[in-house]
Amino acid sequence: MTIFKKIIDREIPADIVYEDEECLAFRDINPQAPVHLLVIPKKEISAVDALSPEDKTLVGHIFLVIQQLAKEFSLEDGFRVVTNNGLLAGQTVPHLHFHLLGGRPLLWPPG
Ligand code: DGP
Repeated sequence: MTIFKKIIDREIPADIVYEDEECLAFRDINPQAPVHLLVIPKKEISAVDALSPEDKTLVGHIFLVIQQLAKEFSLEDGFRVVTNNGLLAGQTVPHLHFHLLGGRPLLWPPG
């Protein structure tokens, strides 16, 4: 079981900013920007490469939640959505998650 499943199940605390039947959003424990949220499905999916066609609606829903959170956290000047997949990308938690980053200029290309 991953740490994110434990957050979903309220076994460990997190600063939860949004929840519905399908997903959860909370503040990253190691923020890289003034706003750094993680948006995750409640369904246990390890990464982008484990998605299946049945997850289409879920992923679309998560992006609409991200859009809503970006408005709520006043990120209208710009924000970034990042998902790391696998070792080389630096994925450390094997539960699909989307980083929502904003509140400062974000450089490109990323590291
Ligand atoms: P990634 O490198 O893409 O797998 O990002 C995982 C992120 O999860 C990383 O930015 C730190 C965050 N994180 C890890 N453990 C916890 C935790 O227990 N609570 C919270 N809020 N965030 C966590």
